[in-house]
Amino acid sequence: RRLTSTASHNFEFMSYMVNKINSVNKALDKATPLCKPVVKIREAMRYTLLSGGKHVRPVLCLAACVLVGGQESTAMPAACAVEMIHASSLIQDDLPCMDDDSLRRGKPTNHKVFGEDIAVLTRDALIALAVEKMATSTSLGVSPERVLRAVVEMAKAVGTEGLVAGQAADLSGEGMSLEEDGARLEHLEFIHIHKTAALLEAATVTGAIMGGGSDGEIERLRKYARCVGLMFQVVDDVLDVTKSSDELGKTAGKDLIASKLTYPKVMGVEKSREYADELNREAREHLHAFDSAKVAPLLSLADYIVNRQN
Ligand code: GRG
Repeated sequence: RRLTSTASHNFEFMSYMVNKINSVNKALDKATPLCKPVVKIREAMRYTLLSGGKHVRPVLCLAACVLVGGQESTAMPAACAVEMIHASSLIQDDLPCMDDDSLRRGKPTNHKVFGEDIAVLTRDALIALAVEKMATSTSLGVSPERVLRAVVEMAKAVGTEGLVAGQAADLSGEGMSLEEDGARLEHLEFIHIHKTAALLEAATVTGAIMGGGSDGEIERLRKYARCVGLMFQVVDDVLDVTKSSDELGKTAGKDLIASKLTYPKVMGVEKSREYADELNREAREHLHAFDSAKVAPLLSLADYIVNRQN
C-alpha cells in the first residue's frame, strides 16, 4: 500500500495515517478473535477485514470525532463498525451473483477462498458485529441518544437509502442505453452517491456524533464527506482507465468492458480529473468554520484521496 505524503498544512500526514491504520487494525483484530464457535466464519471475517484495505472510512470517523473535540477512543467502535460494513459490502459485491470477481486487493476474493456459502454467512456476521460494536459505545460514556443516532445513520447508509440503492441502480443500469450525457451523468451520480459516498458520509458523521459534535458541526462534516465520497469514486473511475488491468487486480479488466458506466466514459479523463479537483475544493470549503489548527487531518485526507494511486 502506498501512502502519498501531503506537504500542505505543515502536517505529517503519512505518519498520521500509519498510526491511525495501526490502531484500527489492532481494534479490528481484538474484535474478531479466532475462537469457537464458527472458527471458519471468524477466519473469513478476518481475511477481508485485515487484508490490506486503505481504511479511509475508519480514519475519517476518528478524525471527525477529534475535530469536534471528542476523544479518539470514543469513536473506535464506530470506526471498526464502518470498516466491517465496508468489508461485508466487498464480499457481497464480489459474489458470482453480483460482480463475480475472483481477485480483490490482488488476492483471491472471500468466496474463492472460503466458498460462497461461508462468504454469505461472513457478510451477515460482519453486519451484525458492526451493529453490536456501535451499540456498545455507551460503555465508553457516549449517551444512548447519540449512540442511537449513530446506529440510525449507519443503517441508512447500508439500506435502501445507501449501499443497497447504489448497487441496485448499478445492476439495473447495466446495458441500459442512456443516450444523453445529462441522463448518464445523473444515473452515475445516483449510483456513486449511494454506493460509495453514503458510507464515507456515515463514517464521518458517526465519528462527529460519538465525539459530541453540535448539529451544525455534524452537518458541515456531512457536506464535506459527501464531496469527498463522490470525489473518491471519480478518482476510482479515473484510476480504472489509467492503470493496467493487472495492476487493478480485477478479472481481466472486467470493469473496463462496455456496459459499465464511469466518469471518464461520460465526461472524459481530463474533465473527470477537473471534477475531482472541484469536489476537493468544495469539500475544503465546508471545513472553513472549524478551528484551522484542527482541520489538517481532514484536509490531508481529502488530498490523499484525490491524489491516490490505488
Ligand atoms: C452487504 C453492506 C452490504 C451491502 C450490499 C453489495 C452492495 C450492497 C453494495 C456494493 C458496495 C460497493 C462494493 C461499493 C464500492 C465502494 C468502493 C469504492 C470500494 C473500494 O473502496 P476502497 O478503495 O477499498 O476504500 P479498500 O480495498 O481500500 O478497502
